[in-house]
Amino acid sequence: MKTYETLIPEQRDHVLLLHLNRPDALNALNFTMFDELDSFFSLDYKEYDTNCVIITGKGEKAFAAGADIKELHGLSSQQAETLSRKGQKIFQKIEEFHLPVIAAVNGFALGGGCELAMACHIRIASSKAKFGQPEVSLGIIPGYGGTQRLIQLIGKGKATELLLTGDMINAEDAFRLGLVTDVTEPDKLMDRAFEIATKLQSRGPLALAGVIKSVNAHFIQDTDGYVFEAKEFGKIASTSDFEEGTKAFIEKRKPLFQGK
Ligand code: CO8
Repeated sequence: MKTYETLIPEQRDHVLLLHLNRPDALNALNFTMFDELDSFFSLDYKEYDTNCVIITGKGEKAFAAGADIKELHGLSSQQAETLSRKGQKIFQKIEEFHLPVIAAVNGFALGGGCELAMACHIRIASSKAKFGQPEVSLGIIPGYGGTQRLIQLIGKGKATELLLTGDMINAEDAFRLGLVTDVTEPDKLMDRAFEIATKLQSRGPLALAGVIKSVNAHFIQDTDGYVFEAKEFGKIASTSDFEEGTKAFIEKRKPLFQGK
C-alpha cells in the first residue's frame, strides 16, 4: 500500500484502517496531511477487497486537534480563502467516497479535526473524546465545512451556540446531540469500529455506495433527493447484487454480494 508522511494506512481484514499520524502535534492537519488525505481518497482500493475505511488518530490524546495553527499564522486573505476551499473539497471527497468511512474519535476532535470527523459517514467516540469548533478563540471561523456540517448534524440552534462560544463538549454530550452515534470505553473503541465494519461487509457494496450518494444528494442545491434516490434505485435494480440479495431472501440464505 502507498506510504505517506502523515498517514499510516493499513489493511486489516476487509477494512482500510487509516491513522492520522502526527501525535506530537495532536495530529493537527498540516498542508502535507491534507495533500495526503486527498491522495488516499483518490484511489478506489478495488484490488484490496475492502468494504470500509476507519479513520482514527495515532496516540492517546487526539483524533485531530484542528488545522495546524502554526501554518495558518501569516496567511494572506487570498491564500486563506484558497486553502479553505481546497480543504473543503478534500473533505467533500471523503463525504462522497464510495466506501463507508467511519471516524473512530479517540480524543480531541477540534476545529479541522471535528470537521474531518463530520465529513465521515459514521462517527463513534471514546468516552475520552472531546469535540468543538474553537476557531473563534483564535479570531477565525471554521473553514473546512464546519459551519455547514455542524448545522446539518445537530441543528442550527446548538450548532450556532457551539460555533459562537468555541466551547468543547464531551463524548456523552456529542452522543446526546447526535454528533456521534456511539460512545465506548477508550480500549473498546476500535473493537466497536470493526464491529460496525463487519456488519457493513455483509451488506451489498453497490447499495452502500448508493445510500452514500443519495444521502449526499439531499444537500446538493437544485437536486431533488427523491428523484435522485429513484434513479439510484433503478441503477441498482439492474445489478447482479440486486438479483442475489432478493433471491437469497426468498431462498432463506445469506446473500453473496459481488459488487456487480
Ligand atoms: N496546530 C498545531 N499544533 C498543535 C495544535 C494545532 N491545532 N494543537 C496542538 N498542537 C501541538 C501543541 O503546539 C503542542 O506542541 P509542542 O509540544 O511542540 O508545544 C502539542 O500539540 C501538544 O499540545 P498541548 O501541549 O497544547 O496539549 P494540551 O493537552 O495542553 O492541550 C488542546 C490540548 C486543548 C487540544 C490544545 O492543544 C489546543 O487548544 N489546541 C488547539 C485547538 C484548536 O484551536 N484547534 C483549531 C485550530 S484552527 C482550525 O482548525 C481551523 C480550520 C479551518 C482552516 C481553514 C483555512 C485554511
